[in-house]
Amino acid sequence: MALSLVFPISPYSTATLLYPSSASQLAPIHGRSLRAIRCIVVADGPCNQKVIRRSANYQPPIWDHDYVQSLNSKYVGDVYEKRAAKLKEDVKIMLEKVVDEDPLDALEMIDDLQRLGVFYHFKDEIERVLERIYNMNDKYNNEDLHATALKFRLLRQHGYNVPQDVFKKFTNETGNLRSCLCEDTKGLLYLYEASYLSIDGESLLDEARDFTTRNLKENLKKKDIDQNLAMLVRHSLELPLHWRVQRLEARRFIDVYERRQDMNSVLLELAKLDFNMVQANHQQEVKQMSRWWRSTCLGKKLSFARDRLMESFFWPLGMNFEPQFGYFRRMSTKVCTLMTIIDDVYDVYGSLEELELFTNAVERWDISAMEQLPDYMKICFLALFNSTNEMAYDALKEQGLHIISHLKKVWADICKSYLLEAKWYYNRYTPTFEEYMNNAWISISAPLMLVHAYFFDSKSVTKEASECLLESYPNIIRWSSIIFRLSDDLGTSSDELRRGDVPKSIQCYMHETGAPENDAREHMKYLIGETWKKMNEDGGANSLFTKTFVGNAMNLARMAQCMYQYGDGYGAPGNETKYRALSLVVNPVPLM
Ligand code: 0FV
Ligand code: MN
Ligand code: MN
Ligand code: MN
Ligand code: MN
Repeated sequence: MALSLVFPISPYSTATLLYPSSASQLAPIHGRSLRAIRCIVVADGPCNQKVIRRSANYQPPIWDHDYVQSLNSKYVGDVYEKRAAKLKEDVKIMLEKVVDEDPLDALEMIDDLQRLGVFYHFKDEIERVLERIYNMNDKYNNEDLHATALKFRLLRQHGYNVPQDVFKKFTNETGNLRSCLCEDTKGLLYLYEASYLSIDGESLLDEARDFTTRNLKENLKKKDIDQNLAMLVRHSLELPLHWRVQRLEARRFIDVYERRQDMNSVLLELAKLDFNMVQANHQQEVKQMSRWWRSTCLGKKLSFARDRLMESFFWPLGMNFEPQFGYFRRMSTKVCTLMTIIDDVYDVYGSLEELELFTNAVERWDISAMEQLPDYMKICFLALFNSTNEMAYDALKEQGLHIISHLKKVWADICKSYLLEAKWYYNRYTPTFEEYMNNAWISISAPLMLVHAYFFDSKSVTKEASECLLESYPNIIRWSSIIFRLSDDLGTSSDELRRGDVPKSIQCYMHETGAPENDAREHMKYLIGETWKKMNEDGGANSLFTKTFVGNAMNLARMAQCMYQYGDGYGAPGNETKYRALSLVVNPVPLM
């Protein structure tokens, strides 16, 4: 079976969207008993012909507007600010001291600060400590597996060029990891986490990932394993730390840390207090966006589409939770809600003729193009037009930046990619996997989200980078998009095919290679892993973009892996999504 199909991961062309050029290319789809239309609505289309409309039967929103408005936090004001400031000072002193005494303890402390979600208060201090440790004479030689792996992971994460060879001392004559390491569960766990910072071609780290995964699973079966450690291992095996959403991790890790014998009560108190104070900001942001969303009436007027305000806020929250990025979160929430309904217009509701008109209107970015649109599209278009222009106005007013050409280009790109998918659908065409991916990495909306995000952080904007963004999407955006797309397809394509939609990555791959669904799914997971290696490489040093932007791109991929971990957490949010929103946005961490 041709499962070795090499996925051409780099040469996606951005400018040319592939249209099937002749009717003969529009081959019928084999073995798909689709077009199962759940609900048929016959309505007047343009030129008064009847249009058959599908329905996705999306569930109504779980988060009612009045409930969102009732969110409230007591963690605002001077008393908390002062206490937090004092704790931050104490942590800085501790960090300074510990690095003199024992570099390994300093690394542990940095790891804890990151996991507890308070690292952002100590960015400069952490950089200084890591710089010092990096420049210390090579002490790797007498460090154990846990220490070596921790140091490797933290230094790589912060852009230091540490070779995989630091793990060579744990290999035998044949170059394989020594079997005596199997007993050291903590060491294995740290090596496992470190192996996810690998780039293409690092075979020792590939082996380390296989070796640790296998042996950690084995060790979990042992009766005498420490139960706290076992819990950490299970969590890591589910998804490694490097792929996890920081803010969700922080909320969970606060509980883990509290139970730890050697926990530091200053760190713990700061983590809890800071979580709650930052949450108070997030609540204000989501409340404001809920009022905006309600004022657009889009949820009511477009009842066929997903109404997902809270879930839309969740994406930017996962991308960057730091308090100073409130504007980014609010505006990205708008982009998310608008993108979601427009995706439903293309995937579910619109006729091909209407979709051509809408695409044309967005490409022209011109009010007069609105006239030919059916009413439901008029309201959609004007909401998009006004919101986008308002964001561009902010940028002009605040930073003197003219960004409308960027914003309208990314909207035109995504609409063109949606339209191509609609054409494939109506022509019953199954693209090759490569042809599908060439388009689908745009239609997943990561380029749209990330180009907006780039301009929402005024500090990151440079002439060079913004010119580059107008020409083509840089690799860091592509890798994030591919991971997002493949994760989305893993979580949503079963429902999508049932309601009638284009074949997604899994189905294109099955169609092309004859692979059974399970193998196709495994292949997509493998590609996600390979794409992460590319992202690690391009997200490292010398990037044209700031750490904040690279972080946004990586975190968007992480959010996707999280959102679709147990199915469609966004379109069909269940208990998991609800629980996540409750623990991040609604409930404070109990202080005692
Ligand atoms: C698309 O869902 C959708 F709404 C997404 C990806 C969530 C919104 C998040 C961001 C803009 C960050 P769906 O599975 O319908 O997308 P496709 O492309 O498969 O139609
Ligand atoms: Mn150790
Ligand atoms: Mn869709
Ligand atoms: Mn779509
Ligand atoms: Mn999907």
